[in-house]
Amino acid sequence: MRRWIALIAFICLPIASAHAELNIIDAWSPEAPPGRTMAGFMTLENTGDAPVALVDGSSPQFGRIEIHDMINDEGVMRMRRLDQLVVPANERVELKPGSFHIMLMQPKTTLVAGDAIELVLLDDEGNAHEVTFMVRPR
Ligand SMILES: [Cu+2]
Repeated sequence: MRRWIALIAFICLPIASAHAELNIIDAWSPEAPPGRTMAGFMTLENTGDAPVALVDGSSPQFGRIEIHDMINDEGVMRMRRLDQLVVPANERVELKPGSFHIMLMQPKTTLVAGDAIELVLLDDEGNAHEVTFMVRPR
């Protein structure tokens, strides 16, 4: 009997500990001319002990959301769409100008400084992570 309890505890422990907690810190977006694609920046903090892989996003205020990176292509900075953005366990990933960012495409309304952009990011396990970007003057 004791052996069974030990075995069950052994099996359950990794599952119970694989708990992903993602904190969204200082989410903001620079104001853009009406109708133009916008960018979302923030710091993602994973306080869990399993990596979180963000794979998709959606917003009622935009027609399309993509996760982007910037790469140096022979001296020219270019944006590149990522299939996933991984936040390792117990680490932070910074989304900032010139680096990782959320591409907010096909705006449905004009958003000005002080407005809020509501976004849901999905990870590869189907968990939804809510983000509110505050629009700031450029
Ligand atoms: Cu981009």
